[in-house]
Amino acid sequence: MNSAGKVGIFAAGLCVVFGAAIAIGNAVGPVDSEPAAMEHGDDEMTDMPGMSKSAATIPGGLQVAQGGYRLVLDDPRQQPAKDAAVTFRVLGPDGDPLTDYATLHDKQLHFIVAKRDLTGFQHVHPTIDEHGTWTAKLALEPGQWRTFADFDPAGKDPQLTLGADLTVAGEFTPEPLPKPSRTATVGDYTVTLAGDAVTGADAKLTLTVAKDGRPVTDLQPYLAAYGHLVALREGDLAYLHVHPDGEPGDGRTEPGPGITFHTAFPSEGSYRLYLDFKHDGVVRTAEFTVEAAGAASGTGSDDNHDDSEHEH
Ligand SMILES: [Cu+2]
Repeated sequence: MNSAGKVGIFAAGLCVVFGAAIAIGNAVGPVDSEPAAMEHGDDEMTDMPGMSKSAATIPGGLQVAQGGYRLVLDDPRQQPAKDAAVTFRVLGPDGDPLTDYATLHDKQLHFIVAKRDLTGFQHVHPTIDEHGTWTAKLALEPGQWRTFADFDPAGKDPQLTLGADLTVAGEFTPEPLPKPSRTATVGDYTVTLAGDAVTGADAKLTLTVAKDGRPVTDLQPYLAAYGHLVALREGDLAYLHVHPDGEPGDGRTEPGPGITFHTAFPSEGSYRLYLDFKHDGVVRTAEFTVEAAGAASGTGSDDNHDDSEHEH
């Protein structure tokens, strides 16, 4: 096989990992290639011979417009508010607000926001009106925020994640990124991370939930999974698609204590992971910092292991 062909196939594999939340979310073998998944990737870019893998697979969330779609916040300057109503539209290739969305993990659109220092994470599900205007309820503190709309235009183009800046007026002191840790505490729950954040390969991460020191074996389905994981890269807030390995009711996925995900880290560096899980009727978010390293150098000597408590 010539090298251009190899690049194409490798890039196709990355497309599967990055773009195909629907295909992968519903499939049993998460990152095994299936040709149908190609339609969810940036295939026109990956067809170009000699394109490096990083150029061929730009992570989501870095662009306000992509593939003919544009994310428009009605007011990208906001005042602090505990229950702000932020409205926005997704304009389609014809310039009109998109009103027709495919369902992705139980919802038509996932709206994720975080401050540029990776604090303030919120994952909400806005409501849409007949004109294609979405309304999201957010708790906004002063600072520079990034907003992400993760959606799939029904029956047409691939799933994509658009990102837009949102500024909230007021004094803001940025917080340093917490050190890498394999444990996070949220309320009475402790979540432990196993697996390595490797680049250039499928990264399998398992998050194990315990409450008061006992494994939780009755997690509740949330967004058609036992957990929903978002990863943002430090420095530019690249948004990674992360896919649950299995789903409630598939006959093999247990309701905890472990929840397994697959993703591809596009580069070395620090990432913040946000795990939403539901137990006793409440959705909680556990946060981790991980340091991604190359697959070849990341064997055995993972220094992410420390016992420090999650700072919050
Ligand atoms: Cu969501």
